[in-house]
Amino acid sequence: MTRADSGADTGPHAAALDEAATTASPVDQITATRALTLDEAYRVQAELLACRHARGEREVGLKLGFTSEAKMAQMGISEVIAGRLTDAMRVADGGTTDRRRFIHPRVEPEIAFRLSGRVEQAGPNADPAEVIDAVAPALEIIDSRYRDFRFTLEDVVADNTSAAGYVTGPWTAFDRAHDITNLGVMLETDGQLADTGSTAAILGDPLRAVAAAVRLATRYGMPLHAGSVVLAGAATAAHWLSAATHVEVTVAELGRATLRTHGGEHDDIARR
Ligand code: OOG
Ligand code: MG
Repeated sequence: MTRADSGADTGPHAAALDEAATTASPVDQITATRALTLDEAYRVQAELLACRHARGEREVGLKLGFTSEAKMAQMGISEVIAGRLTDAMRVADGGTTDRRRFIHPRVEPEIAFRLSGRVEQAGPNADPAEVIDAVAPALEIIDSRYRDFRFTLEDVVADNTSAAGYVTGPWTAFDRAHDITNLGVMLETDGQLADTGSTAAILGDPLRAVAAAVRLATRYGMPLHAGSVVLAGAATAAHWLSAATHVEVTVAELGRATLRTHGGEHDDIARR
């Protein structure tokens, strides 16, 4: 326990956040009623993952948050954070997900990395290009379990960085000679352009997201192995994910990833 830790039990917070996710009903921010250090927040996150493990979910990788200026400005947080992805969050490319599983979902255009077995030997200062096996266009669905999608840095870390779903498009074998530092990114909803950006928005070079993932995984004991997926963080601000919507991300030279939503059309009308 660090000196700043309150020493208070974090277990009830994980249980409340897990119930919020499984029932799609929001809860109050933890920091509304108590102080939480960043170390405690990552502990709540680990306890939250234990609830998912108990339901048979398997960890498949990590996701970074706040790696772009657009996201930092949108949410008012400017520290890179990591959360965990499980197999239950995966939506197949071109697949459909039920909007009613979520509270107030948003979608983000991202790129994903798949790690090679070298990550298991590499230390926290590893050259990221050494541990990447493949790269793909990706979409992330984020869904804060907090009311009104409002949180502090510690709240959002405790809530597994709003991780709720993700899609990866076709994988391209990673070749360090292939420059992926400034690829155009386009987000479309129902065939309409919703946003554009560049992979350069991700920490100036998305390979830095892999370095951050390795560093945070080492610090907070998150598993990374051969085949782990790392979502590098949104290249643009996040967009509301409506019901009955077709969402597509296109990343230059890498291709597309798509998902559809169904269900919850009435909730959408109420929210507008
Ligand atoms: C936190 C997650 C941020 C990203 O790509 O920056 C994130 C949130 O905004 O709810 O996934
Ligand atoms: Mg994201």
